[in-house]
Amino acid sequence: MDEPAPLEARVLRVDARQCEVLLADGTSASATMRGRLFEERGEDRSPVAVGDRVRVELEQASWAIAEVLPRRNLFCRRASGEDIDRRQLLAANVDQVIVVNSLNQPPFSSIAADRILAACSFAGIPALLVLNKVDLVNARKLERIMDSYAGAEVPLLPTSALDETGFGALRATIAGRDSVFYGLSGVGKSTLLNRLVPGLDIQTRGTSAALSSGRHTTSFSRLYPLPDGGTLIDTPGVRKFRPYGLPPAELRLHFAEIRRIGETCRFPNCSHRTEPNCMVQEALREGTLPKPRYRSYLELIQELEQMYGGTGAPPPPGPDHKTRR
Ligand SMILES: Nc1nc2c(ncn2[C@@H]2O[C@H](COP(=O)(O)OP(=O)(O)O)[C@@H](O)[C@H]2O)c(=O)[nH]1
Ligand SMILES: [Mg+2]
Ligand SMILES: [Zn+2]
Repeated sequence: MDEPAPLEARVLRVDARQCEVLLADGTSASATMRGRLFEERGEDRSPVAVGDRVRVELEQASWAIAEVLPRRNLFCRRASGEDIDRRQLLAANVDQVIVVNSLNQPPFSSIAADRILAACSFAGIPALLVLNKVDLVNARKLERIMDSYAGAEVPLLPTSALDETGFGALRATIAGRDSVFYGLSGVGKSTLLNRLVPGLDIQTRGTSAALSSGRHTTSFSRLYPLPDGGTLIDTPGVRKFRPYGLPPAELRLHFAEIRRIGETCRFPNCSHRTEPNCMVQEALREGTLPKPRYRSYLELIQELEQMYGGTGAPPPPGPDHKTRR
């Protein structure tokens, strides 16, 4: 019997066993994941990511994903709610991660943004920080937050999905590119996407009366092709983003201003905490290193050391012992 010709498709959405894929002719179809993919997934929760390019085969009038083609890059996080260290695939083959944070409602959270920004840097994916709901804060508040990112080497983009402030820049940055919108729940990701792409009609908290409970509306990630080229991926928010696989001793390289200042520390592997002649500590005292960024660094390095083992100091005792590798 003749094998059907293999075809390439792009993954739009991933469920437990099924995916929605975009076929070469521009139509979408559901496709099952072959069992072999699950056998080869290792520590990944699912073998397929939104944005993956896959080889599909038609069998008995339905599509199956036979193979995930090599990825250009992978945006991922540590899967939550599990003792073992599992990787959760968030998006593959993207040009940029658009980290969305709101300036108010919910209040701006540096640590929420910094966790994602560090993971993007580690994954080698360009990131930018959208400061949404600019209509809800005064100019001084906005300036203070923007100042704290002055050395972070991350483009900042204040926006309002309400009155389209910043939309010229936002449209320019997504045009022709593959982007993923990522951030806490309620910051306005879906509202931004709906405004950017007319006719998209993603459900948002604003459009759903049943959501007064505070539950987020987007419960799955989905890729949307843009009419003029490029794609956008909408994602559900997470409460706490934890980077996957980032060695604690490497974290200082993923906070650009800490990396630069740290180049003149006495010890080349300085963790910028209690070491003598630490230039990062000094910059903090002098006020040239913004406190929120340093606080994010501290919280993350402690968490990563608990997960992946310390940088030399004895690990703190506690229930996390079991999960250390
Ligand atoms: N004032 C204001 N509200 C916004 C803005 N963007 C989104 N919202 C509101 O914030 C809530 C959450 O938006 P949603 O898009 O569901 O957030 P998501 O969870 O990040 O997708 C909704 O009630 C939106 O109407 C904005 O720029 N300004
Ligand atoms: Mg949403
Ligand atoms: Zn140092």
